[in-house]
Amino acid sequence: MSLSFFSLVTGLYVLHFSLALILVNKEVPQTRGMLYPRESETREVRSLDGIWNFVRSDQANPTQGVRDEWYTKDLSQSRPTIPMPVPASYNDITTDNLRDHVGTVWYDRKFFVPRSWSKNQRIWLRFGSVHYEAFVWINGQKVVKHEIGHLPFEAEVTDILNYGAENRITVMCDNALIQTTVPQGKITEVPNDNGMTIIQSYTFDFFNYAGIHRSVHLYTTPRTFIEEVEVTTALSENNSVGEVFYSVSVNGSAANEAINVLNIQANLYDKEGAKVANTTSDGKLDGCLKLTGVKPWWPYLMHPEPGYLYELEIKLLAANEELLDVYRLKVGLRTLSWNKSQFLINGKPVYFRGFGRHEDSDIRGKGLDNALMVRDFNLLKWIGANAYRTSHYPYSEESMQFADQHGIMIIDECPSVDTENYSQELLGKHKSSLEQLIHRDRNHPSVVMWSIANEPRTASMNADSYFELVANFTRSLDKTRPITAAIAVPYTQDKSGRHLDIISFNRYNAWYSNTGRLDMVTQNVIDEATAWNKQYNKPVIMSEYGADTLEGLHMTPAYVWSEEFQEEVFARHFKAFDQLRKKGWFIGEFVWNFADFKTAQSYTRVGGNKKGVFTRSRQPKAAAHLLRKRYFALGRDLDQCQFPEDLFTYIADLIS
Ligand code: GCB
Repeated sequence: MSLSFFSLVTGLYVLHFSLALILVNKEVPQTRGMLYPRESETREVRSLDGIWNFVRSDQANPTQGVRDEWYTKDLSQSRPTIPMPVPASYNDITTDNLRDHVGTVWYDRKFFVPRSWSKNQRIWLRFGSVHYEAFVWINGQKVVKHEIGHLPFEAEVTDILNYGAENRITVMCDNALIQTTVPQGKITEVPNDNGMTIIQSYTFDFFNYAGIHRSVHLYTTPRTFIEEVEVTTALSENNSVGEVFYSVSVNGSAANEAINVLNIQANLYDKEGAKVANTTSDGKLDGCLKLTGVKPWWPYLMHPEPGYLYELEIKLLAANEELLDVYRLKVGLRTLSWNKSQFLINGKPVYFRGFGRHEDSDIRGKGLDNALMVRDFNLLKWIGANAYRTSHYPYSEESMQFADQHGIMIIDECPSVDTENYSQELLGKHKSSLEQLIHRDRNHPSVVMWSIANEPRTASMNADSYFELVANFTRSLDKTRPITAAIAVPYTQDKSGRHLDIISFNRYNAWYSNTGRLDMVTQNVIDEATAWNKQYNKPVIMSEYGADTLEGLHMTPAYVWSEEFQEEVFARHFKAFDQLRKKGWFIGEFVWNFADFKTAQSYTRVGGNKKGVFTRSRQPKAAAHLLRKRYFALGRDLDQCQFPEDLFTYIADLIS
């Protein structure tokens, strides 16, 4: 072997090893507390939503406000402020280009804390979510910092507040995404007409809306209080006997001897308010409530009474029976199980018929909007869907509660989209996003699966060990739900599927591949789904398919972007799905997307992504009526549901 050949081989070998990243499974910070703020006889909740004051930093000087300590006085004393609604994304509120601002922005407002709130209790400040990173001060004192959007965070502020007086809250929010944030992005400095400017880029296909996206609350707890409640359920005897296992954590040192021993009294009430089970623990903080004649939690259209919820009342008692704290939450009794070909709820196989969605609307962006949420659920039920994926980040807690009530199953996705350039730091944040998500959503009966990423770049060499660590971490936090990821790389290249329980794949036949070729959909879908199943021997879901459609554009024969084309693309997929269903391991179909949504500017997007079955203002395109007929037909075929009266338009009396 010549020396030059030897050094070439050595060089390649070294290169190979320098590309293979050694990832270490480090601990991630554990979330504490953060129960959804609810009033009770021991707790008060106050909203800080409303119009706040707002300032954007200079893009070239994002840390100026911190250096100049803008949080020590009213923002208006440092800069002219503008009014900004909370909750809402700030991007689409103004008429100047706040939309594309990169870096930090500031919010503040004043609020009163009543005299009746004293230091005999604790006061908590809680944010439903701020995207992407938040720094919070009260009366000039730093109280909390949080990274990763779409997830709640809180801090105790008891000792910082002025009681019976005015207080000021200041928030600095940073929307910058880099290679070690979740999701990832890039910031680059580029020349423009005024010299140099900063631009934010990202590969994911939705607008990086930012700001205080969900509600801000102050709430009180007693000094010794219920900090955590974790609930799991079991069903037996043909789903007629139920068990609710609860585990409570208490925070607070005993101020007097009497509360050194704590007991939990747990009461379970049915929908009519009748008490159906109760226990009192003896010095323990966990227990089990057993009941007969259970009404299990069933998905929409799988049962005449879907989304049945009980109320669990947790009372924290001192040894002398003094009532210290009360917290109530809704509980649905259901079981989940899965194997190599099926996913079952209460022992019955599930076929998912649903959507990928976005929290997105005109003007408020990703801001919590109850009107929009209720409209969306009405449309989901109108169309006969039984599930959606929270693509591509955790949705509001209010919508999770709504899904519980309406029996809509949720594949709950963490904010990792297009995951790439794997690194130790990214792994830590990715795991943290899952830890926060699972901690927040573990008690929701509607959550039936965790999605650990959307379209991660799983063909790359480091994806194998990265996703092994992410999946194992997720399993260590919750063994009661299966794990999936929406994969887009070809099955021949994927390195993540073996770490998942259920394979989900995204594919745009006749759109991104073979554009316009309606004759190249059905067989491709069958072949690809079959190949995924063969490769991993696991249940398979098609988690995305669809076509951009401009409402009102009609063309026959069908042509890309027309309403006819979207309908045809759907119909060709339906044909594939029906053949796949017969194979026994194909368990669901999710259209991309529920509604049109905003994206970054691009020549492939006309005002955003138009793959919605509904417009951005939540009106149906033609394909919505077609999909509705299919989803109800599946519901009747698989789950014996009734057809709505208006499902088919009268055309002629065909019976006589
Ligand atoms: C995908 C992504 C989704 C996009 C969609 C599209 O595969 O998961 O975020 O919006 O394709 O329409 O391009």
